[in-house]
Amino acid sequence: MTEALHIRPPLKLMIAAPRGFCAGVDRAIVIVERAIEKYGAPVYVRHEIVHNKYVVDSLKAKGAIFIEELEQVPDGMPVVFSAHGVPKSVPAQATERDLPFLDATCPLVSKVHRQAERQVEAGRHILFIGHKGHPEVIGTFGQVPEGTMSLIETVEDAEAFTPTDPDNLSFLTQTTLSVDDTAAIVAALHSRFPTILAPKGEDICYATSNRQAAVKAITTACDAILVIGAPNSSNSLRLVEVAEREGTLARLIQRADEIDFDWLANVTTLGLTAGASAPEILVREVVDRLSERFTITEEQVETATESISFKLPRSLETV
Ligand code: 0CG
Ligand code: SF4
Repeated sequence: MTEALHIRPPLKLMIAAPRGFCAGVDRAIVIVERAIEKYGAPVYVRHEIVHNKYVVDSLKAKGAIFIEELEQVPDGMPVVFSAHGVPKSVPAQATERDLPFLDATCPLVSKVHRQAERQVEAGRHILFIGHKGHPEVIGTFGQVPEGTMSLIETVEDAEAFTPTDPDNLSFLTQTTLSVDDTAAIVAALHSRFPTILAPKGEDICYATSNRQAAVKAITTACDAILVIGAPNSSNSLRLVEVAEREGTLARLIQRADEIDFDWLANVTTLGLTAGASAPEILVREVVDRLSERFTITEEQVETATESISFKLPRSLETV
């Protein structure tokens, strides 16, 4: 091999902060771990506890069994509900079957659930801004009687919606949406329905908006951005979109082995971030893999600090 082949070209890495785990993800993972300590393995988990294969595989190794429907849980076995939330029918069915269950729904998702209930009690029809089929959306729709909530995915949906009573509407949103897209949908709703009731505070969570602002802050300085996250992770997908909207190439990868070095051929400054369900160990794995090919300089760009943490369910506090 000639000497030239050993030369690793320079690559500047701009690493966004905040990135990676949020308080709801931290809590959900600890709930599964403590449940395994409390009940012994196996503990069943309904849906991926958070949308990340590395996290799911790590918990499988500790004794978690992941299933999609409660019917798959054998009688008498403990089950944890994922951070994304579940329809009311799920805990109801678990209670009916006498299954010991723990709810790892993020408290910020539960807050939206409670608002939905209150709006329906007040007789309002809810427009729910979110992505069809996402488990959080299914969970939130499952808090209220059928027909009391309608899904709005786009500005076009907001413009086309025909309410029975235009003066008796409210809206709520999924927690992991694009801040900018949601603002456009909300503006369309406000202009069509001036009396529509907005949620108390922002439904898009602090982690989602902080990670979007952090990636925005590095886009202009970067030739391309890698987002570490899963293809079914809503908040991670939104980070790719935010970068692309700013005119910067961006890709979602789950692990270092998905790095496309051809794609990086003309990149001299690369941005790096991670979705709320992607552990920091995967960020380090990506940096390590890049340093096999490039001479790396790292810069952290911090746009906010986060200090939020959530309490565990009482039954697990002493485990
Ligand atoms: O971003 P979504 O809602 O798809 O979930 P993910 O598991 O990726 O992250 C946080 C949670 C819950
Ligand atoms: Fe909770 Fe937001 Fe994290 Fe989802 S992304 S688990 S809503 S803090």
